[in-house]
Amino acid sequence: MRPFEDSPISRDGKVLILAYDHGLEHGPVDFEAVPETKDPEAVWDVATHDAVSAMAVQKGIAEAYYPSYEDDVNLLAKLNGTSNLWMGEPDSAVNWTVDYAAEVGADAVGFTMYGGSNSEVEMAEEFRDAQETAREHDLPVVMWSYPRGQGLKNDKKPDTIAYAARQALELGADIAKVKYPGSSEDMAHAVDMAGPTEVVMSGGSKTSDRDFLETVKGAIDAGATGLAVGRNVWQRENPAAFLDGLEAVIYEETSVEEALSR
Ligand code: FBP
Repeated sequence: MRPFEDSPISRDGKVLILAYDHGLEHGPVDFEAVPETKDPEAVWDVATHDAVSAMAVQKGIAEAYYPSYEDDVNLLAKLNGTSNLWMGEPDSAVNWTVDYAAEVGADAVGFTMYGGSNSEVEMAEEFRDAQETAREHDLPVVMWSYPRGQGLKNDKKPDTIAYAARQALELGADIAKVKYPGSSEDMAHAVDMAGPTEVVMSGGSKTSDRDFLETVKGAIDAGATGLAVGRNVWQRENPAAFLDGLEAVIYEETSVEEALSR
């Protein structure tokens, strides 16, 4: 098994995953703020920035666009995903196999796990198949570890996020993508619970430049390996300029002030 640090999605042991599966997960509403983002090419172009170490997309977007970007962007194949039209208990259909993702050229795979959902057992079994096949292909596995379901109303409580990070370790993920629990201290607890599994912060809905950089800084100071972000990058008028700032905070561990001046 190749360690994450030796994989193409690692830049000096850190990672910035640009997520662009929102057309499926949330629907066209996420493209309204910056209408050009409905065109996948506009966001693939954003992903060519040096700060982006992988782009996370669903199968259809990978098949249609990755061949034109394979020299400039690392592909993270998001294996499962569900539309916002689904009104049932949190669950996520597996839309492509790891074997097929590898054939398309994936450098890593991603999988959503809704711990606490009534679908948790079947999702964990699907994750087992994906994780073991990813090992055969030497592909790092990123778990979108999102506790969610009937009994979980606030999926950002510090204990819940620490459990999400631990669940990713227990099930064999290389990277746990978790929501920010609200403070650097609570993020450090999650990082601690994840042991050797790397932890990355999930972006969330768009906030101000300063607020977002401060949150990312809090995560990095807590020992997080980086960020997986969508809207907070491509819903900005100038995503490349904002990526300059994220590059400073994540890879150079600068202050937020320094990053804002880039
Ligand atoms: P954002 O940074 O825009 O939140 O994207 C990260 C992500 O995990 C996407 O991959 C996914 O589409 C979305 O968030 C799912 O968010 P949620 O399930 O919380 O609505």
